[in-house]
Amino acid sequence: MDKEEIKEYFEENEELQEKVTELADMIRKANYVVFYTGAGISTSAGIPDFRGPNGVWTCRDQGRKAPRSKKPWNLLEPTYCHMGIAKLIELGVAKYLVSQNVDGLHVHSGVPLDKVSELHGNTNKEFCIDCKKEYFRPFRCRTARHVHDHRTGRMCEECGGELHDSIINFNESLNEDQLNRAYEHSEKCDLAIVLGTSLRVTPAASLPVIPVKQKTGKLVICNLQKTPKDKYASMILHGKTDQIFKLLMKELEIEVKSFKEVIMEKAQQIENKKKEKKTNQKKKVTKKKVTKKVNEKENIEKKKPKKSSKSKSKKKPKKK
Ligand code: CNA
Repeated sequence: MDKEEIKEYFEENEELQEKVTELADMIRKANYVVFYTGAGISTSAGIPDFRGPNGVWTCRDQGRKAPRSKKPWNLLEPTYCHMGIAKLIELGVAKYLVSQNVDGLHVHSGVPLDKVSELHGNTNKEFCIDCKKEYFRPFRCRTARHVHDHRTGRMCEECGGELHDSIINFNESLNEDQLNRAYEHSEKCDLAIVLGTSLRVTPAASLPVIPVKQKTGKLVICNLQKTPKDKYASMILHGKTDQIFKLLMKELEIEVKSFKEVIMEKAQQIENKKKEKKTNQKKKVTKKKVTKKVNEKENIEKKKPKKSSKSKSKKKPKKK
């Protein structure tokens, strides 16, 4: 990329706010919103992108030391933008998400697996090459050193087949199911919202343009750099994805919880359920004891000989 292509643009707050207000309006009017994300939405989580001014490839091309992730990948957390997308999908405001990212943060943020196509794989996912069973791990699955070697060294628990990481490197075929679903939803989409991608990798970059080419929808691009697909966009927002999403969720009046808050809430829910179970068990035991006592009492009562009516009517012998 040349100097001009590498350059990032930052709009003034006022201008960005105006555009976000318009974007919120477009979202309210749309029937089928689909998000398309790339490395830019994860830079604030601490993962460098490739083509930004300080991206891995830009630095390498300029003879500078390539940046590294700020934290080990298993400690990275979804950003505000990730959490916002998850919320909009949960509420049905957005129908689907197509991501080029491999960091797994969309799945961490709570987006259900049937609502996302991770076109280039997920670092936490490995799969069996025989029965295709997928495994999500709390660590990076890729261990192979050669580009096209994907063996992780683990075996399938179901059929004993070899497990491979799910990362798609350049010149490798994309997962058919993930790609087909991405096409299917892009064809239904009437508002494609791009977030943090330079839109230079195909076929991923061609998907958000489908609604425009079909004349069935619009494209909005939120990215710091200009992209080769800008000419198809109805609106372009040059701002950071977290900033745009904070303004957007305010406009839509939707509360977004941070990843930590969601995790803590879930922990609390589990704790509450445990307590509820214990109390219910205690209640059951006491109820059993009470019923047992009642039964015992009833049995005793039953065993006591009842005064028969005969005996009642029996006349006492008269003293004669
Ligand atoms: P890219 O080509 O590096 O582009 C990223 C774009 O995001 C650039 O245009 C930046 O200007 C822009 N950007 C950076 N930060 C922000 C921000 N906060 N807000 C808005 N825009 C921002 O990356 P692409 O995703 O377009 O390219 C696809 C490649 C990159 C895929 O194959 C990925 O696997 C690969 N990649 C993924 C990750 C990840 O999973 N987090 C990280 C780095 C590269």
